[in-house]
Amino acid sequence: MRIVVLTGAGISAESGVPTFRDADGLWEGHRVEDVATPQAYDLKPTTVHRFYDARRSALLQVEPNQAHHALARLEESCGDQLLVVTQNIDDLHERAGSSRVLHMHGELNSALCRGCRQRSRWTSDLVDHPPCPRCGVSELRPDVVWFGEIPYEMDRIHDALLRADLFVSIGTAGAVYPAAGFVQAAASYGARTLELNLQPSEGTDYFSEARHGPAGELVPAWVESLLSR
Ligand code: BV8
Repeated sequence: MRIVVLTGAGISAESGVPTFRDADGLWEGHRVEDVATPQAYDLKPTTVHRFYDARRSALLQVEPNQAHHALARLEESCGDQLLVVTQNIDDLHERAGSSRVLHMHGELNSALCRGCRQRSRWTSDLVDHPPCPRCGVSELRPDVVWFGEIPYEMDRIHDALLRADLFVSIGTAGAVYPAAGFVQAAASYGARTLELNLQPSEGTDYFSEARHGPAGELVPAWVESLLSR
């Protein structure tokens, strides 16, 4: 069975990574459009760097939770039949042992050079404009996809949705596109669709089945039921 799993901020909530909802739409006191758009970066690069530097260093204080570990177990038995597409820019899926993970909105532990357009693994601050490790120019920006920018890996994602037998959405409110449209695409290609979320998402009616509760409980139970079958 070919499975595509989409994850959002809700899967990392029990690890202590703040979601966008529970910060009443504010990211640590910043309005989204003030920190997550190319325009914001052009206007106030230091504010934007401080915002992402803080989230990057905060990663060192958190650990993957039961939901991340359950998906890593599922990958052990499904191998390349499973693909995790995440909207999250944290590294908790990989730290739990998942390797088949696509970060469609980028990663905190990566920097993008506006000079040579190349991406480099990066785990420290960017606010002091360090030189690009590849071209030496000091044009490094957070390697995250901001509003108005095209997400990464859209071709691979669409190919996986086209071939999926099962599409599962975990911990996302279904408010940000194109990710919020994946359930309809998967369903239109014939896949069964399952929502695992604390509460009904904005797209809950598009799913053939929905279970509501904490991911740390729902995801291990779902994986065990799949593996036992
Ligand atoms: C684009 C990186 C063109 C940065 C992010 C169509 C209609 C309307 C608008 C648009 C549209 N198409 C495009 C747009 C514009 C825009 C958009 O969607 N705007 C929204 C606000 C209306 N989209 C874009 O600009 C995108 N680019 O469209 O380019 C294009 C597209 C395709 C092909 C070619 C060209 C780019 C969007 C990416 C922006 N960058 N992140 C960063 O992280 O700093 S988005 C960011 O916000 C996240 O990555 C994520 O995607 C989103 C947050 O959503 P969630 O992850 O769902 O988190 P949230 O807090 O909202 O909800 C948490 C959920 O978990 C809740 O439901 C809660 O109940 C649940 N939960 C909480 N705790 C738990 C839990 N569940 C289980 N267990 C728990 N313990």
